[in-house]
Amino acid sequence: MNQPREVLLTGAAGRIGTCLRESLPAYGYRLRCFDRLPVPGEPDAIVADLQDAAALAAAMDGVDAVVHLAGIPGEAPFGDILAANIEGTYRLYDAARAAGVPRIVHASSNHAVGFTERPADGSTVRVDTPQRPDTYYGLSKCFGENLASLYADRHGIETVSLRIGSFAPRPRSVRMLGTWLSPADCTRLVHAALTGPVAGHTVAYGISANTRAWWDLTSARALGYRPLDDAELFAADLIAELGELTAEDPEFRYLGGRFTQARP
Ligand code: 15L
Repeated sequence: MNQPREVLLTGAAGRIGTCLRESLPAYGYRLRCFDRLPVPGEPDAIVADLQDAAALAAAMDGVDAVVHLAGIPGEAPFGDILAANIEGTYRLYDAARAAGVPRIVHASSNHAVGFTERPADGSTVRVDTPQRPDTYYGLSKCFGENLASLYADRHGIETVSLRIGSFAPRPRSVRMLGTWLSPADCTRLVHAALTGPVAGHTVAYGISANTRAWWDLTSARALGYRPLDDAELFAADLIAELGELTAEDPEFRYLGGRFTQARP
């Protein structure tokens, strides 16, 4: 598709939002920022909740695409997840439908499949593995993916759901040697998701070109994503400091790592 110009960025004040605010304009995007909290350095940002229908409709006006990052980024009581992630994402999609926005890049998470056991042979997990949420948070990401599928089939909105691994400046754990997404690769991935060929709803994992990758990047590469970073650069130091993961460790057994043990 032609590169979108006007892009609504929800969750613009968050960690990934901050990275994208700094990096996406160089790719030619004009960002319209939306967040519940003031967005540092963005006096024109729309500071509102996703439940605010009027603010959301105004935010969508004239937009070519949405990058939807807003929401609670980890486990929380179900009521909070319901309001912020489930209902919030529904409201976002319905406002996009009403405004005729053709494409959404939806921040899903690896925790949509977090209770999947890691393959014993060390192979990567594909996007067509069944959803297996590890938390209410992961469940909300499954909802978002399924909502995107419905809005693609019913209304023709294209979505790329990015099952983001571990976004961080550098890997901080042995798990992250497989799950790391560097800031520069995150920008490359979102750019690919905004511009790459999509039929309806597509799911892609979001990690760097990690030698020890846990997830298969075929669908991300089909969008044009070419990751350049590799957590392996940090492997020797991290393993010397923390030791290898053992089979009993939840960080070893399940894709979602410690999230499988989280209780709100
Ligand atoms: C996520 O989805 C979280 O938002 C983030 O904080 C990390 O915990 C990440 O997953 C991860 O799995 O490392």
